[in-house]
Amino acid sequence: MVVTGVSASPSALTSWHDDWRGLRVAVLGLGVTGFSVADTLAELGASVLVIAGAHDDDRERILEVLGVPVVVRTPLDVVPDELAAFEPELVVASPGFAPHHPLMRWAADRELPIWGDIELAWRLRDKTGRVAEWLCVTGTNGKTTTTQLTAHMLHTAGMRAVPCGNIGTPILDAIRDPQGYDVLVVELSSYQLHSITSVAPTSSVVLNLADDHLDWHGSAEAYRLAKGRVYEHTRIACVYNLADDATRRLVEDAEVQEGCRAIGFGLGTPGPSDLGVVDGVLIDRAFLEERRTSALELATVEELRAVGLGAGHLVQNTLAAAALARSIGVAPEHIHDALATFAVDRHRNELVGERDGVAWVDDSKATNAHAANASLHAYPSVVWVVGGLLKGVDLSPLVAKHATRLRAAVVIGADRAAVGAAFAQHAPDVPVHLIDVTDTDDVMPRVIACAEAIAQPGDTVLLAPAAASMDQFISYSDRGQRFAAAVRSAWEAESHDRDSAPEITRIDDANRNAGHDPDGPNDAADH
Ligand code: UMA
Repeated sequence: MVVTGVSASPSALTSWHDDWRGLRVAVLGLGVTGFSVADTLAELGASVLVIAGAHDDDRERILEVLGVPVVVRTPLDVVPDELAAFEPELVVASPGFAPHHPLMRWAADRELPIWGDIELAWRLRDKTGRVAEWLCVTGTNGKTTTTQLTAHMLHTAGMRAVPCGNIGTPILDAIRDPQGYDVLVVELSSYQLHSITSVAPTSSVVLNLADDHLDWHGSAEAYRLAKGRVYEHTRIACVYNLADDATRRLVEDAEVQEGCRAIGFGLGTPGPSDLGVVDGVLIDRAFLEERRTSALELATVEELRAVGLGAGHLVQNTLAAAALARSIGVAPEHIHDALATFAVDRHRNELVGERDGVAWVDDSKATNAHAANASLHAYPSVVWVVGGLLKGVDLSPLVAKHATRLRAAVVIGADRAAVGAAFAQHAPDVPVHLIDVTDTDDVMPRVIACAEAIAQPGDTVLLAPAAASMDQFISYSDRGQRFAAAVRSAWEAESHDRDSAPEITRIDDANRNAGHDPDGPNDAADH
């Protein structure tokens, strides 16, 4: 028998200080999101049931202490009896649960409200007296860099700000911080955006738009619409990419607040209300009164290059971050100072090393075709390490586009047959090597051995998989770390071999040296 002490329906609950006690909430998932949701709702006195597809002993132990029951079913493909008996009034789903998941369908069929942690966080944002502004960042690629850049700019300006959301820190952890924040810089995935309804960002950006996560959303259009939700109810600035018309259309289609402005960013000369680049200088022509006639200097491309932000897509990310920061009053000199001290994240076009004229680059963060495309563009001759979980995306266009710059492909991951088929059809002249191993420890050593045998001086061996990593690795950073470690250990083994092997002088060389090299080993004997 379930007791409810709540009088209001979930949709009427819009404050931390409302009465959440007794509200029956089913929380789907026990990852970082599910745990933060269950923990928060338990603190508010709600009656919580967690349903998960896998155990997490540490989290289950804590929830047990909090009096929150957890039901685990592996696989989680039918509605557990416990969930039906619980008769939830609200479902809060982790982002990994796609709308077509059987539990999501069950909740939708019952017309239960289905929120994500972002919607819940918006409603609980007034926990402390310091209610934060929300700067929301989405896009197919560059979200994390832009989120970090924005937060760094705000910190440099002396604001108490935190990057959170899809970047890894659940937003509810930020909401529950006892001191509160001036600004939350919220990285949002399309999964998280799908389920928001009342969020009203201070400013928001869609950095770019290309097909991704089609299996989760069901179609490219559903994915596009999810991304566009970031602009809904925005108050000050909807920031969009001048080079990506789809982002501008999303702004046009959004219902924003009175007075909200559309602000473009791009690598060319900016118009009034844009941020852009003129003669190698990043400038703001949006956030100043006299924008028809003048502009503000933020930094130079040269300065960005010095901190690893010189590539075109990173300059775009920088301009987007600057637009968000400027929209809430960060001064140009603080943006300039922030850029001088920014440290680029690991596994993004990170040079592992160079040897015998071959560069080895870890861009494991390229988890989709769009990111891999930007990466491939940067190198003229590539041994491409590609593959993983394709998430329903067809790599054919990417393969066809870059065929001429590819020395060879080294294919990893669960979906390697599909990747191989894309090469057979669209780049039949590119040699393809499938790494057929099942043990995670063996993947990268095999990749490195294979790539080493193929690469020629001037080539780049590029790990830019265009796919998710979870089939063979814990995460993209695990994949990148293992790549770099395998490169280094191959080099160590080789230099050991080189050190211990006797130096061999071929007879022909010895004769040639005897005749032409005055400092050669036979010099003294000849005289
Ligand atoms: N689960 C199921 N069945 C499913 C899906 C999930 O049972 O169909 C259960 C799992 O057993 C587990 C839990 O749900 O108990 C995991 O939940 P989750 O997959 O939603 O992941 P979280 O640990 O909550 O992390 C999520 C984001 N992950 C995903 O969207 C897949 C994290 O982004 C994010 O940092 C975190 O919330 C905090 O907001 C990661 C990510 O890969 C980095 N994001 C994708 C991307 O960037 O491309 C979208």
